[in-house]
Amino acid sequence: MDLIFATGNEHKIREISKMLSNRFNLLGLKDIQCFVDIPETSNTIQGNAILKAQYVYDNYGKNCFAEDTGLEIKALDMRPGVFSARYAGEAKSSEANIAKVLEELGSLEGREARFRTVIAYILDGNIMTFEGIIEGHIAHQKMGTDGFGYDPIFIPENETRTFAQMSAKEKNEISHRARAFKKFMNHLNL
Ligand code: ITT
Repeated sequence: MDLIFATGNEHKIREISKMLSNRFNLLGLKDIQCFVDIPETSNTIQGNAILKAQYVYDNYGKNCFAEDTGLEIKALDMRPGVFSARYAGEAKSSEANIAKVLEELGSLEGREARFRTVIAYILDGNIMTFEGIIEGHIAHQKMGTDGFGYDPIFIPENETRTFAQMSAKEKNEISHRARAFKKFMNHLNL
């Protein structure tokens, strides 16, 4: 059975496909010939997840799910949060985003942070949302080369390594995305 994930982010698709039972065939936006960068104009993570799922439902008439993720840093008043993708500008550069966060935090010691993912699932026009959070803190410099986005600077709770120093399997066992996705799968009774 096809399951459409309304995302253009190949890293997200790779992570989710590893969590999915092989009864499903995961399709991204490209697979349904959608090459639009869906506008994310809401000021909440949940709102943007819903916008992405709703866009595909309205324009392609297909049930699907989407997700929005934000990194919330306590000392930065929960920024970048909903602005995580474009924190350092429209180019959506992870390098630049990380550099901006590290510069803003400086040598500050209180570096508590969390990743928050909200999955929005739209079925015949009805929307449901599922949230996943992982607490942790921000490293003083980039560490590791795996993962994507802010992974090189995020150290999850009870760990000394960043997500980028962990295997994909290790990240998938505890991540914000995995926690939201588990709730979604439970809802589908899978
Ligand atoms: P969509 O097509 O799904 O919107 P996107 O890359 O634009 O893909 P978001 O709008 O959710 O994704 O942007 C979230 C930002 O947070 C973006 O800079 C990502 O690189 C980053 N991010 C998302 N999930 C992450 C994860 O698991 N680890 C590290 N960074 C992540």
